[in-house]
Amino acid sequence: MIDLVTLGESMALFTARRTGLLRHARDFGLSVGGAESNVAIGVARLGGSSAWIGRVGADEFGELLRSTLSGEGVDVRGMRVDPEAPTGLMIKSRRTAEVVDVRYYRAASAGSRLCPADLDVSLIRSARVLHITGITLALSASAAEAVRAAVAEARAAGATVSMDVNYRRALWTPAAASAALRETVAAVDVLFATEAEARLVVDGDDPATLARALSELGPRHVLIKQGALGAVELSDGAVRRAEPYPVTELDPVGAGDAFAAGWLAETLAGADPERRLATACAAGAFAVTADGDWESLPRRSDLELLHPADAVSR
Ligand code: KDG
Repeated sequence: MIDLVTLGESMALFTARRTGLLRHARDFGLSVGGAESNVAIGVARLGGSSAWIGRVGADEFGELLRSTLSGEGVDVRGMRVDPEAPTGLMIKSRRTAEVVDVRYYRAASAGSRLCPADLDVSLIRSARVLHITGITLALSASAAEAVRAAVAEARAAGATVSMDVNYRRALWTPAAASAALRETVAAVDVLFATEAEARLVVDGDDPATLARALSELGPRHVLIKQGALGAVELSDGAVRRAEPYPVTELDPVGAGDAFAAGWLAETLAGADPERRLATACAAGAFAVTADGDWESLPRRSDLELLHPADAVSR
């Protein structure tokens, strides 16, 4: 049995070291990024077992993904190598100190060619949680099919299915996202969304109303992420509000994945609702404190470093 299995596209991530126009960047840091693999790393750092399923190219960036994920304790037996397409790329830069810009070079990448035949079905059937995101639904028809097939396997095996909407404007239109998300949301138990993402699927003026409307479509747990304002959770009919952990933000990318990882890791560990929401917020806070999409995700021992006055209020 494995705690969490996830599938999606992960990419090599180049980060410009200098603020300003990308053409003047000169120096780049090289790492990896991918919403689902970020969650897998986050769960592993908090003591859970996790596995990532996806396609990479037969290239150095595919090897970078393999070594980075396995180095973080993520099981990569479900990683497929595509000899005919490259690993996708992501470039992160700052136009100003405050404005982070993310560009993708992933059209026709190995990751976007994910298909149902790539799925390690026995791995999915052995998972306690299957975690998916809306990004994979947007990559290609075959990747969306792979998500649906994985969800069907997980449900048949009695696993919890978790989803982060993770709307990416560069990948699809709000109208296309809205239809596909509505269908998938109905098949999941846990849903993570920002307020704007929630409005792609339902109407509502405030986080609690949005959470209720989403929950009516199927999910038992709905988490509305509000960034620096905290989060709202609707679980089994009860609404909880979490205050944010005050930190200095250096790089906002990956905060949502960290939040999902924190919440899922605590749920897998059997924590109570207050604890899982507090850890989700703390993990999201840690994620923004340093450059990188996942590098500053917390280990268990880090969690006690942040102390909000009142992490959860009702
Ligand atoms: O949430 C962070 C992710 O967005 C990033 O690591 C890369 O998966 C990614 C994407 O599609 O943006």
